[in-house]
This record gives sequence, C-alpha cells and structure tokens, in this order.
Amino acid sequence: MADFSEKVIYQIYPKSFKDSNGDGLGDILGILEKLDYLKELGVDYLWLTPVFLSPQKDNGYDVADYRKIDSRFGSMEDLEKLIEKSNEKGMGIMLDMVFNHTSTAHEWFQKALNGEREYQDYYIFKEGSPDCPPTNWQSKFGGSAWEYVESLGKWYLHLFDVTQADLNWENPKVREELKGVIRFWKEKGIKGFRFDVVNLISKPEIFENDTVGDGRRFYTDGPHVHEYLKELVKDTEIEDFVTVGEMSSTSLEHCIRYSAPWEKELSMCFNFHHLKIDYKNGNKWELMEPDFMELKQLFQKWQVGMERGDGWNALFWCNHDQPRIVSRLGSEGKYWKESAKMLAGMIHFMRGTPYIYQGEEIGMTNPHYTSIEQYKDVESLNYYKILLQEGKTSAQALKILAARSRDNSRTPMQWTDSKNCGFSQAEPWLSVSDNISKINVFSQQKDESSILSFYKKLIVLRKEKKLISKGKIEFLENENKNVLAYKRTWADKALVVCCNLRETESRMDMDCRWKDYKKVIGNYNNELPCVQDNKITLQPYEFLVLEGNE
Ligand code: TEU
Repeated sequence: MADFSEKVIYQIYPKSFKDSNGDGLGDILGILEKLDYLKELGVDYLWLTPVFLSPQKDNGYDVADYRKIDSRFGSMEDLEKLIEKSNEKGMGIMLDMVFNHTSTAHEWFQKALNGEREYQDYYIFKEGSPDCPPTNWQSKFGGSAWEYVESLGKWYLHLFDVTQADLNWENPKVREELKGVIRFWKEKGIKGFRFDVVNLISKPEIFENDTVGDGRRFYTDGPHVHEYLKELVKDTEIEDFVTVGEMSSTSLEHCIRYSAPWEKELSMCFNFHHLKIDYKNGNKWELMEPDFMELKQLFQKWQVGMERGDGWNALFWCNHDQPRIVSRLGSEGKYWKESAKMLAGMIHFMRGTPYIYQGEEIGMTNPHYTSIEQYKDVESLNYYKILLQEGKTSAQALKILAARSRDNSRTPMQWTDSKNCGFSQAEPWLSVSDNISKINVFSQQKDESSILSFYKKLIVLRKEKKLISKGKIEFLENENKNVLAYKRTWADKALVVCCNLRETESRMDMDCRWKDYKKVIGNYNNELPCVQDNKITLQPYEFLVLEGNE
C-alpha cells in the first residue's frame, strides 16, 4: 500500500465550481479552466463528486450509469481531457464511487421492476404486505427506509432517498459488476477513488426491527464489509491507488482495519464524529453550541488511536454535506480571517492526509438563506417538512436549515466580486452567498496575508517537514477548555501546535524547553509567543506553531 502522508487532496463539487457554458451549472470544462489555480495551490489530487449519468435527485449520488457522463457536466471527451491535463500538471483525478446504492433509474433496477428475478437479486427486495414495511428502519433523509412496489408485491430498501435503492453485496454478480466499473475508470487514467458510505454495504442476514435506534446498528460496519473491500481492492488491483472510504457512524476499531496497510483495504477513512459536537442529543436538526471539550477528546481518541493501530485518517472539516466550518466553529465577523486560518492549521498539522473542500481555502461561509425557496437539497426539503410537522414554526425551521443544510457548502465558488461571483454568466442553479464582495479568490490571490496564501503555506510545510507527515502525535492541555494543543515528534525534533478556540485571549502552559523553539507559522504577526509566568497567552483564535529540539 502506498504512502499518502505528504499528499493533499482537493474536493470539487463540479455543479458549483465553474460553469464554462453559461447554463448556470458548473461543469467539467469549468474545472479544466481552473487547473492552474489548483496547481498553484499545491494540491496533489482532485476528487470530483459524481459526474455520472443521473436523474440528480441527490445531485449525482443517484447514479443511473457508472460508465457515462451526465451531459449536464459535459462529455466523456471532456473528462478524458481533464484527466490528461491534470496528469500533465502532476495532479491525479479521483472519482466518487457510489456503490452502496444505484438510482432507481439504473438499468438494473428497471429490469428488477420489470420482474426479472436476476436483477431483483441485485437489490434488497423483501416480500410483504403494503401496510407493513419489513423493518422500522429510517432513511437518512427522513421517513421509512423501505418502499413498496405494488406490481411486485415487494418492498425494497433505500437507506437514502427513495430513488436510491441499496445494492445487494451478498450477490457475487453485483460485486463483479462493481469491479468492472473500477477497471473501466482505471483504464481511463483515474488515479484514485472515494467510496461513498462504503461501510454500509454489508447488510445483516436477518432483518429485524430496531427498538432503540433507526436501524443503523444492524448495517453499519456490517458483517462482511472487510471481506468485500479486500476482494474489491485485490481483484481490481488498486492497492497502491489513493482510496478513501466515507465511513458513516463508524468506530475506531473498524477504521483501523479499513486503513491499516497490511489489511489491504483502503488508504484512509473519513469519519464524522468530530462534526457532531454541535448536535444536541446527537440530533443534527437540534442546534447547540459546539462542545469543544468533546472535540478535543475526539481528536485525541482518533489521532492517537489510529496511530497506535497503524490506521490512517483523512483530515477534513468541510465537504459537500457539511456547513462551512468558519461559520460553525470560527467567526464570520471580526476574526473571520484568523479563525479560518486557525481551523485550517489545526487539522493540517495532524497525522493523516488533509482534504480541502472548494472555497474552504478562501474562508467561504454559509450563505445565510432566509427562504425555503432558496434550498435545493433533498435532505433539507424533507427535513423542513418534518420540522414543521414536529411543531416548529417556519422561522424556527429556517434557522435550523441556515445552520445545518447541506446547501450551505454547495453555493457557487466565489471567484470574483462581480455578478454571480465569476462562477457563471447565467443565474446559478443555487443562489450565491451574501458576501461575495468580501470573500473571493481574486482579492486573495495577490495578498500574502490572505487565507488562500495561508493554505498554500500549509501545503508546502507538509511536503517539507517529516515532523508533519510522519511525526508521532501527543495531545497537550487536556483539561484546558479554550485551547487545543498537540505535539508532533520525529527523530530528535518537535513541533508544538497551539490553537485558541475562543474569540477572547486564552492561556496555556509553557514548557521551559520551548524557550529556544522557533515559530514556524501562525496567524498573527508576532515573532515570539507572548509568555508570562510560564504561560503563553494566545490572541483570539490564535494559531501558533513552534519547532525545536525534543
Ligand atoms: O453521504 C453520506 C451521509 O451519511 C451523509 O453525510 C449524509 O449527508 C448525512 O448523513 C445526512 O444527514 C454520502 C454523500 O456524501 C452524500 O452527498 C449523499 O447524499 C449520500 O452519501 C448518499 O449517497
């Protein structure tokens, strides 16, 4: 298995990145236009969320044909060109493999609906009466996870939207089909794969009601998941490709197995525990102030735990499903710049491979939508209705969406301060944010002190210093609720990383050995840390990294 510790991956949501043909939707040729920007940023791989043929009920995560490009995004020739040009510039393209489910528009599902038994076995169909779903499991997008097909007298499982039918991985034919998809894209020069909700692929033998939850405990990290992954990777010979699994509600023990090199499953895992620290009672749709102590404990558990088990983390704050991190844990106001840099630095110095989601590198925020008409995401629209049914007023429901909707991250990339933020000549498919004049690539490109310039420095540092890519990690200040700090060590050198999580000054203990340490990077102009009585005082949202001998 190859080593990706010095690599940095950039995630592109093609629909919102750059529109080349003036239809208000981003496309593959739009990405091509921006390759120099990405090269200059310094990233190694570009992960594209799905561009395959799809009815777009879930923005491409409902795939109707894994080998065809949806014409909204362009053509196969466009993608081939993008692969070629990116490779020339030293950047590999990664594609998103949505293998837990297909769209119900997929040929396999259509054949199943037409009564072909062979294809019904591609999915999870259960006999039953129309008034009683096989189990009480809930879809992740709200409502039952089962849909009844009258003509067949059967229910099918959909853990996500009703148009996303779960595949039956128990069936060896399904596994062979999916291997064929990987081989097809390998041939085209694809350098890596992201596997969507891949820890949900193995369902239990017996389907039973969940009396305490929504059913996830029965299929999360399911009985044969490791076996299936090993088989997929071995038979398609992608052991040395960059492969990342999206692991929903997973455990540390499983992620070690998914990503430890000798297991030959994946190169790394995404987990989401650190992004639930502001969910009240674990419920995404109930707002709460972030619990920073929990954040610290989670990072410690996963960083140290993965190191001990030889697993590898994908490091990230943002993606196309998450609200913008600066709106969530930082500040949109006075300390916007400082907090965006601090949050970036906090994860880029950790052990793992960092991911940057488009727009994060310029500190993009949530767009502050005020009306339900502005939202497009299926999950947001479903939950708006559910929240109203639960008795919330529309103002309360909108407040929750403004903080939690997946559309928060899907607004058009802010290239310039002009109309439609340089994203498109036409009205974009999703409204732009309300701060394009303040936050855009153009204004940050020439500015040495910009968030964009800071991200470039973080990437350079990871490639320069073994301390960052290879160092051991140890957490400091465990009782401090204002500061997250850790130490990385490698050979006889050490790095100390200090992050003030608060909008006010915070203090942390100073180790006398650090007196001789030099500042490596920070988000304030001070050359030396501010030290008094063996305590370092950190400015609001200060990020400070010191380096010296262990
Ligand atoms: O997401 C899986 C997933 O579980 C989420 O992050 C999901 O958005 C969240 O649980 C809802 O609260 C992946 C994709 O990233 C997402 O865009 C797709 O909608 C989903 O799978 C289905 O393919």
